[in-house]
Amino acid sequence: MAECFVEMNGQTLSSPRKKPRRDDISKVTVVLGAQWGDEGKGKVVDMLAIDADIVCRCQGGNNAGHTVVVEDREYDFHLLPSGIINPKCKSIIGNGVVVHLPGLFEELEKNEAKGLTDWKDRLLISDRAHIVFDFHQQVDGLQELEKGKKSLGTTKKGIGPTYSSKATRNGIRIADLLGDFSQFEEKFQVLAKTYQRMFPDLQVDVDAELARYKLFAEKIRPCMVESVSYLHGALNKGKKILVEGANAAMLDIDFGTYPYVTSSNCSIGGVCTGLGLPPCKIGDVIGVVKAYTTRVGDGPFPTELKDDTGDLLQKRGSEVGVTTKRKRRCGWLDLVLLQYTTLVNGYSALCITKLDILDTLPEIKVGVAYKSKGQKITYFPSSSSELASVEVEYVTVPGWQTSIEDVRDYEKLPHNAKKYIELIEETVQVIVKWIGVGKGRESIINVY
Ligand code: 2SA
Ligand code: GDP
Ligand code: MG
Repeated sequence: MAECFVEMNGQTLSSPRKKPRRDDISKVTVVLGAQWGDEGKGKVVDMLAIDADIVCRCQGGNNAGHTVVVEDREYDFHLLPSGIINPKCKSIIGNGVVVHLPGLFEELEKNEAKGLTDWKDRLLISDRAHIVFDFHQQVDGLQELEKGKKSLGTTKKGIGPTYSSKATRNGIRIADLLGDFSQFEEKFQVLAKTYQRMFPDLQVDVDAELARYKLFAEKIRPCMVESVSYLHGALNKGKKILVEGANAAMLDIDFGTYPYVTSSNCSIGGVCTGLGLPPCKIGDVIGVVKAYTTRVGDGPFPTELKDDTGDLLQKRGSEVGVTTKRKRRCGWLDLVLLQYTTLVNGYSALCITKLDILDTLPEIKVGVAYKSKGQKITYFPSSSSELASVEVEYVTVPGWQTSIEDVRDYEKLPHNAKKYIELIEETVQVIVKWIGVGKGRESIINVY
């Protein structure tokens, strides 16, 4: 075996027969959105980052918006892993992420003003990550315009066009920017021309962009890392790695409500491809589930409430997009959807967030089955039109009509709130390990 491999992983090699068994090796903990996003992943990652050495993003870009509330400060992260505020943690932007450098530096500056310090010592960016250029963002907007009424409701952050460039193998990676600049220039010109041919109205000031990127290159050079050897080396040394999924299973390009999805794998597969981790290194998979359902952007949403209760959830839950400030659509908890994403992601535990938002409701409905063309179905519809036409069967449970914001002990939750949690556990067959009862870092019940 090549010697550099031995050094890269920080291990002295002996016979593979003496290696630890697969179940004894260090594993990463993964936090994934179990619905259509905005479940409160940022808060969960912030909580788990206390015990982590490294927090990684593996997919998506600055379309994501993750909120962390610490005392009176509210941080919103888009490209940065939410663990960046933990001074003991390294933060890695993995190879599967698409990076808009102007957005990244804006985000860093904004968070520096809120008290984020020393990020330069802690932020690492994979040299394999693809770059989102401003023209990708313009193209995102133009494609949405072209679709007219059939638009997807994207965040217009250039996510789709950048992953398209990656898939057509015209994409430009961080390593290209930090390598021979003349080759970067050439690739940039080819890519810009390709899009200008497709969109004649597209304005790209190539010279100005190249000059700008020359400066960005020097700014990010100290952060660049070959993240595969870095992460495996860290795992071999027993470091604790946490992965923060962005967006969510129902927005996954393969398993979500296609085409009303984002352009990456936001379910468990994206952790392997977006960081170079094999499945045997995946440990706990924590599914973050909002106590009701929200969706921002277009597409089918079977349990959506277009009535006063929907408005109440939107207002009480402050359901507004962190990136685009769009109002989020709201509806009842959908356990059919949750059973489906449990199949895809294999959660080892759930965190139910925003249970406090249901405090005032006398009755709560929960979707427990779908009927398509009058027949109960045992699969989750792949087609958007079938999903849009399903009839949802609900169970109605009594609410608790008291504030649970100050509860920190599961046993002290009102009886009906505990029943609500048990209904989720029993239907999905996954334990609920944490329950969110407020925005703040401290507002969480540790059930086990
Ligand atoms: P895109 O921009 O190509 O990824 O959009 C495709 C679909 O994915 C949805 N999407 C999201 N859904 C929920 N939350 C997201 N992050 C922001 C937030 C959203 C915001 O935290 O609130 O501010 O609007 C997110 N990012 C992408 C998007 O709405 C499209 O339906
Ligand atoms: P993410 O994209 O999954 O990280 O979630 P967002 O940050 O987009 O949206 C979740 C919102 O809910 C944020 O405003 C959080 O501060 C807030 N939040 C998270 N958990 C709780 C909770 O348990 N209760 C309440 N009331 N708010 C919460
Ligand atoms: Mg969000």
